[in-house]
Amino acid sequence: FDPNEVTVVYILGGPGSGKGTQSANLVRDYGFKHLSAGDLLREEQNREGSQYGDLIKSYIKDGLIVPMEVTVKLLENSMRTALDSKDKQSRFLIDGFPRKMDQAVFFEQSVCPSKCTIFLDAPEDVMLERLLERGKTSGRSDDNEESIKKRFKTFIETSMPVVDMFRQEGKVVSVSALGSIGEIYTKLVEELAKRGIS
Ligand code: UP5
Ligand code: MG
Repeated sequence: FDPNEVTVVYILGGPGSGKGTQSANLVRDYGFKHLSAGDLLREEQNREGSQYGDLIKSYIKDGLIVPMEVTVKLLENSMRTALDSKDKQSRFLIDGFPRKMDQAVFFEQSVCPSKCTIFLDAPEDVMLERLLERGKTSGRSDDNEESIKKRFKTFIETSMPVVDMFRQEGKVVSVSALGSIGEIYTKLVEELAKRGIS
């Protein structure tokens, strides 16, 4: 994709930090097309005839990162579909990706370089509480204490290095993800405005 035609913003943060929740606000106000890597993987897992269904299922349950070929292909397909659609959507908010160094390097070099990364910063106890609460009704196979602990471990060991790399490149907009949904969003809008994103 040509970065002159396509804008990519990543939204990253630990499990339960509020990526999906804040993405909905950003879509409403900034006209982004929201692409959640996790949602795309769950959809593919449930798609009849998918050759990756069982693989995705076991990786998600164990909080591990699905091999990037699968995820990148799903993202590229969604971007292509959105670009070719009637309203030619070309501003993408990519939620929960890249979360491993190889994905980050590949996507930046071979798919499309990102404009910036929104990082939602929340402590584990807060994220755990949110996810256990959501787990009562979400039906997500990874919203249980055992899987959540594994997701936290993967986040620290595998995903934070990606955020740190983007931070060194000066491309991270970091926002504390404590407080109410509205309070967090207000701070996020302020930080984006400082970067000239409106
Ligand atoms: N909530 C949100 N904000 C709140 C607030 N301020 N106060 C109180 N409650 C708040 O929020 C989580 C819950 O908290 C919700 O109930 C919400 O109402 C409440 P949400 O917005 O859903 O948080 P989010 O950060 O999106 O949490 P999510 O669980 O989706 O994060 P994960 O990163 O764990 O999940 P994701 O779907 O991105 O990935 C799942 C798995 O897919 C990964 O573990 C991995 O196995 C796999 N995956 C890959 O392999 N590769 C990828 O590239 C991406 C995913
Ligand atoms: Mg999410």
